Amino acid sequence: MERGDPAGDTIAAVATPPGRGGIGIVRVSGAKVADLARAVLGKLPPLRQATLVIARDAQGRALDQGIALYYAAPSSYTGEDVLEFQGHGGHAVMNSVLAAFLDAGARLAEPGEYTRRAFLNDRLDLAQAEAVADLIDASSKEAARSAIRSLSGEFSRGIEAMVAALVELRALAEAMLDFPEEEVDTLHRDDALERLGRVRASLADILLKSRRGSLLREGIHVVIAGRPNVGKSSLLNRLAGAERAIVTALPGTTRDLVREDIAIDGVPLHVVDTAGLRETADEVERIGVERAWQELARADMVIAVFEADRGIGPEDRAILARFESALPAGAARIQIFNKIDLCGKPASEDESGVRMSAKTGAGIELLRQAMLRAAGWTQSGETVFLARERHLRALERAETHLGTAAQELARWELFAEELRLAQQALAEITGEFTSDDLLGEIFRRFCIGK
Ligand SMILES: Nc1nc2c(ncn2[C@@H]2O[C@H](COP(=O)(O)OP(=O)(O)O)[C@@H](O)[C@H]2O)c(=O)[nH]1
Ligand SMILES: [Mg+2]
Repeated sequence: MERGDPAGDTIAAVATPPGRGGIGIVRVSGAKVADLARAVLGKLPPLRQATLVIARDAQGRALDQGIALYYAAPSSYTGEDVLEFQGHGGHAVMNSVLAAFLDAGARLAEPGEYTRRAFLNDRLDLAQAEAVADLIDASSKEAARSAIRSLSGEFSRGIEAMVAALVELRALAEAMLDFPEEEVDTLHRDDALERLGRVRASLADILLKSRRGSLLREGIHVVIAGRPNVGKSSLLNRLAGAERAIVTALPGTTRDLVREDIAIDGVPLHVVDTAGLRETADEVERIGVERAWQELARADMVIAVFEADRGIGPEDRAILARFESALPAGAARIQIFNKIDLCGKPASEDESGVRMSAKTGAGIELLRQAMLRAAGWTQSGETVFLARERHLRALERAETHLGTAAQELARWELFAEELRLAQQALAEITGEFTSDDLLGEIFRRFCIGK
């Protein structure tokens, strides 16, 4: 794989978001940083010392006054010489300072190019580089906390520990190849089995934490369904904390899907309110019901709503029966018995579901916690990794190979080969084996200046 930057391009970009701000930063990285600093700032600031400077264009006209910071390779974000100019955060002033660096010989940085260089110069592994973008994009405190965990290398260290254990185990297995089958004593076999068991246990642990973490990234697709008038729209409004869907006493009020993104304890949920499920002659409502079923077919979680005083009636049972074929296999289900205020009962929860009132809000917290549990989220504050789909797939592949290896213990050659494949899958996560396509894909999604 390419290392460093063979072209020797020095890149520049505005690192702060566009618009007005107290401070704006232009960041420059590459071999020509010292020359560029002299050209634009009139001097190279002393190493890592905040220095007051004036940025000037090629004609020597002052553009902005600010603080410059200079980091020398390899001790910088990118691993190259880096200059940061902190000026006044206005669109025009930032762009004129950037233009001065470009005129002096820098090239405009591509999205994610600083982080890409950091990766290529071994300042970060690939999972950490991805965590940089995830941290910037984090939409909740929990997501940010998980991203910083990955950025600090906790996730990568877990992966590397497994890789190291697999390397040892492969060496052991390959040594066995030289012995005829009958001479491999059970001691060695037991040792190999035990080591494999340990790696599989850590993999299962990391996979669990990664699956939980991926909930924080992707969110959960929740569909509210049930007969007309049971209180589905009221429930969406209650969960959203706002009057999003129209609520009336008339059955068939909701016809189109109403979507609302909410968060429960930092876990993002995409909640969809649907038309009440019934046969209807009304053309618009009929299409709405059809859309409801289509939405149900791709739900991660379904909240089936019934009325507390009526319980599960014949129409409800017909809907539940159709759920069996309509819902995706792994979809979580929660039943709620709404309108408890009408029968004067307190909110409660048992195996059959949550008894609550969307109207008064009684029991909503029980429902919120039930939703988190159904999503596989245990308690907030637990260690999870903000894993990406790419990481989950690699972890699952490694798990499959280790599972096969366990079956092949009598055949060292096959055993060793499965270990090798598992190791390779894991190494892809930290970027030991990566294609340029994958790198392009990952860094393209970054912002410019990061
Ligand atoms: N008393 C009471 N009425 C409710 C409750 N939830 C909804 N409703 C009423 O039931 C009717 C239908 O509600 P809506 O949310 O539109 O039901 P949807 O058709 O399932 O979407 C409206 O008159 C609501 O005010 C509840 O918890 N208690
Ligand atoms: Mg409705």
